[in-house]
Amino acid sequence: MKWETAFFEGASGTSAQLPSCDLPEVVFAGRSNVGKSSLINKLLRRKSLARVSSKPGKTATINFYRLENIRLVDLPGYGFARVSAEEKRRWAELIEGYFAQERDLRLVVLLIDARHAPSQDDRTMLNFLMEGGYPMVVVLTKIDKLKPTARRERLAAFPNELGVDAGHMLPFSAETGEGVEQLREIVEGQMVQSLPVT
Ligand SMILES: Nc1nc2c(ncn2[C@@H]2O[C@H](COP(=O)(O)OP(=O)(O)O)[C@@H](O)[C@H]2O)c(=O)[nH]1
Ligand SMILES: [Mg+2]
Repeated sequence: MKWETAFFEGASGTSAQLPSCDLPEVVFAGRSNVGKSSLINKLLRRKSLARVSSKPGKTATINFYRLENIRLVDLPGYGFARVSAEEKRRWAELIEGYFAQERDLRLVVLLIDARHAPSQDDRTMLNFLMEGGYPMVVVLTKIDKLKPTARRERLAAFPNELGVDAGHMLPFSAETGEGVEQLREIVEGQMVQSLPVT
């Protein structure tokens, strides 16, 4: 896959504005500040296609990135405490509206900060995805920030905390590049798998 050909396709603030379901899609979800924009840039070998912010909670739209035959879907981050009830409703309408459509959803990448036990919002998102039966991988971000002992402890704890098989988790660092190539392979695998048989 030609990752570096990606370009920003557009942003949707309401579910009525979503692009038509004309391409296979890979979705990225996680709480704000988890490292989603950094991961997308790393994946696409770009410095700043997706905007990286030290202040959480700014992206309130679904952002779309296009490669030749695939669309990357950057969901707005959740779990940002200082947003109004109105903003939360809008977030829910947007996300639920997206998942309610019949889209060609090949993979959901759920990002969780490797340093901490999953938050209630992480669990809610995970349960929503598991109940929907979406193909999913949990990416454990900012793994570079953990020393070896803490890293071992967190990686051992996550499968129980999340109820997800360790084989569906990937330690990741946008800083060191750990996990980037594996994630590319996972995405590519999901694309090949569902190609029509001729
Ligand atoms: N050390 C480290 N910092 C990271 C990593 N990924 C993101 N960050 C930092 O975390 C902050 C939030 O990143 P961003 O990609 O904007 O998160 P988003 O809100 O989920 O899109 C920024 O200051 C990033 O530089 C990582 O893998 N390692
Ligand atoms: Mg972001």
